[in-house]
Order: sequence, then structure tokens, then C-alpha cells
Amino acid sequence: MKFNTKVIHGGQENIDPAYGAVMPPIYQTSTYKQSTPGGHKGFEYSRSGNPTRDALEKALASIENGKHGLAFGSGLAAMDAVLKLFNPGDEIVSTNDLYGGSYRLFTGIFEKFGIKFHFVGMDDIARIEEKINSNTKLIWVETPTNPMMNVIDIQAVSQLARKNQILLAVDNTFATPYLQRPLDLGADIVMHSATKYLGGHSDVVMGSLVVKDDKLAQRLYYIQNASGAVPGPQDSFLVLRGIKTLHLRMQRHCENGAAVAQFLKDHPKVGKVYWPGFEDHPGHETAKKQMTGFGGMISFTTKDDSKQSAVELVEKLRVFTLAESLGGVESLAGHPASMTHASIPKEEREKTGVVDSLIRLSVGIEDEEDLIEDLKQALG
Ligand code: P1T
Repeated sequence: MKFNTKVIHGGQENIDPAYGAVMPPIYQTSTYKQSTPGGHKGFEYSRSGNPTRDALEKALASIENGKHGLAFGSGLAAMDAVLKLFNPGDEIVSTNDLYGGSYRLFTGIFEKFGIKFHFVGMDDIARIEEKINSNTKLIWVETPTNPMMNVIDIQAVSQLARKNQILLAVDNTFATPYLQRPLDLGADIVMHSATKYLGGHSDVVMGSLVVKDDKLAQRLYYIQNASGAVPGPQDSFLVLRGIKTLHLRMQRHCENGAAVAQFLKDHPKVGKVYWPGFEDHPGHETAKKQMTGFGGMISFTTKDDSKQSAVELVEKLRVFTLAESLGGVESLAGHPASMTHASIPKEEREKTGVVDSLIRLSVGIEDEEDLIEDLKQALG
């Protein structure tokens, strides 16, 4: 099956044996009748498993070319499950530019439990290699990164991980499996904030993991069930529905992203524009190699490099909504330093370019002309 067919049919065989419903019913139930203790029809309690969630998990596995999908109550809950694979004394090498909440989970929660994190710029593989020692258990890659749009060579990192028998996890939230499939490039775990493009309509908070390896899937399933951060059936239904139009939405996100990025680049009141589709973007060649398009996420600075001009700009936007999050049908604008990345100390975030004049756009699927008009009026 090719990708556009998979988003609609992948893992969805025999979805409703009872009546043949084309979409799985929302099994709004916490538990299931047993005929004798332990005698059930595949589900016993909805933390352990629910048919609607199961349909979604199979779809997730299918579109990422994996074997096992696991859904969680949020993207951070999915990451939390990955981190619970490890023990005190274990070390993790992570990209230094990543979602602020991911950084907070690593440093604010798991460091306390004795896991050591190294944050490095992953444009140079040698920097990752420098941090690897016998305690290193995981490399955490986010690509393109949030919000600086750095592109990390998944295949190159996976070769390094394999050589050292370290797991590689890739946060594929920005790219989506429409543009990039990390498991095909050698990653062991692919993670999503399904809140974003997979859900696609800004109406659900959810996370997911997909893996190929049976043993790793079993360990993650154990954590999913034992820790219990699972999504409900209604949300599972919504994300499954969202996935069915992922390919169409992503096409438009990419087209609008390209138009908005070029408009910003040409505008005299704009400073730097970060979008991997530009030939002069340092990760452009890698993006061309591992992605099938450049997406609709763009970050840029204002020309005068001041917080004031950035804040004024986002306040003036009318079609773009000033809000956290990304990946929905509607265009959003954010000020990372005071919103999504406020949990990273100023000194740390400025090292990676998250300065006070930085604005992040999630370009939606509206008419391109309206988006550009809106930016034009806001830039004055
Ligand atoms: O919000 P949640 O579903 O828990 O996902 C966390 C997360 C993980 N990884 C990436 C790359 C993300 O962008 C996010 C969430 N990000 C935002 C809310 C944001 O506006 O950047």
C-alpha cells in the first residue's frame, strides 16, 4: 500500500466486525464483560486496551512503516514512557534545540531520577559521538527542530547509534510521516505530539510512539499500561479521523509554507528566516535527502531584532492566531521566548537562536493570499 492509501486504510481491516461500520465506533467504556474470569474478547479494561484506541494505534504503525503503535494522553506522556525505559546512571544525548516542554521533562523530571542528559547541536555528528560513553542508552533527535528548524541527518545518527548499540528516538512532530519516515532511516522509536499535524484540527491533545521491534514494543506497552497515560476513545477517534486527510493537508501546508517563507525573506522589516526549503538553509541538502517536502513551520526574526517589534507584530495579526501549538488547519503565530520555550533558561535558549525577536509561524491551509496580506499589514 502506498502512503495516501495507508492514511485511509492502513491497519483498518475488519474495523467493526459487529456491523461493518466504516469508521470504528467510539467505545466509550472503561471495562468489558467477561464470561468467566479472564474470559474476554480481547479487551478487559480500557487503560490496557480499547478498540477505538487500538484502531488508531494500528493506523499510526501503518503510516510510520512500523509494526507497533502506542497512543498516549499527550506528546509529553509519550516521551515520558520512552524515558521510563532507562535507569538511574543512564545517559541520553539530545539535540540542544527542541520543544521547551521536552527540555523541561528531561531536566525537570528525569534528571531528578538520576538520568543524565547531554544537549548538543546535532548538525555535526562528531558532537554526538563526543558525548557517548558506556552509560549512553539513547539519542533523542527532533528534526526539523522546534523552533529553529535545524535539520538533523537521521541516517547518519542511526549509524552512530547502531555502532554503539544505543537506541535512537526521533520526534517526527514537525515533519509528519507524510514528509519523513524515521523508522525507514534507521530509528528505533518514532514519537509524535499527535496534538499537531496528525490530529490536524487543534481539538485534541495526544501523543504517540511507533516501533518495529517486538521486544521494545512489549516494554513500552508495559509502561503504557503500568503508568496509565492513555488517551480516551473520543480523542482516539478524532486523531484517526485527522490522519485520513494528513496527505491533503500536508500538501497545502507545504505550498503555503513555501509562499509565506519567500514573502518573509523578501520583506525589508524581516531579519533572518528559518525554513529548510531555502537553498541557503544549512540543513537544506539533508532535508532534500530525508524529507519529501519542507513543511509549513517557519521561524523568523524582526529586522531591528527587538522583542518589542516581535510582540507588536504578533499582536497585529488577524488571520494568524497568536497561540501555542501548531499543525492545525488554521495558521498560528507564536513568540517562543515567552510562550513555547519559556521553560528553557534565557541563556540556554539564546545559544540556539531562540532570541526575543523570534516569531514562529505554523502556516495553515487557508488561501495563501490572505496569509500574506495578513503578514503584510502586521509588518506595516
Ligand atoms: O503538547 P504535547 O502533545 O504534550 O506535545 C509535546 C511536544 C513534543 N514535541 C514537539 C516537537 C512539540 O512541538 C510538542 C508540543 N509543542 C507545542 C505545544 C508548541 O507549540 O511547540
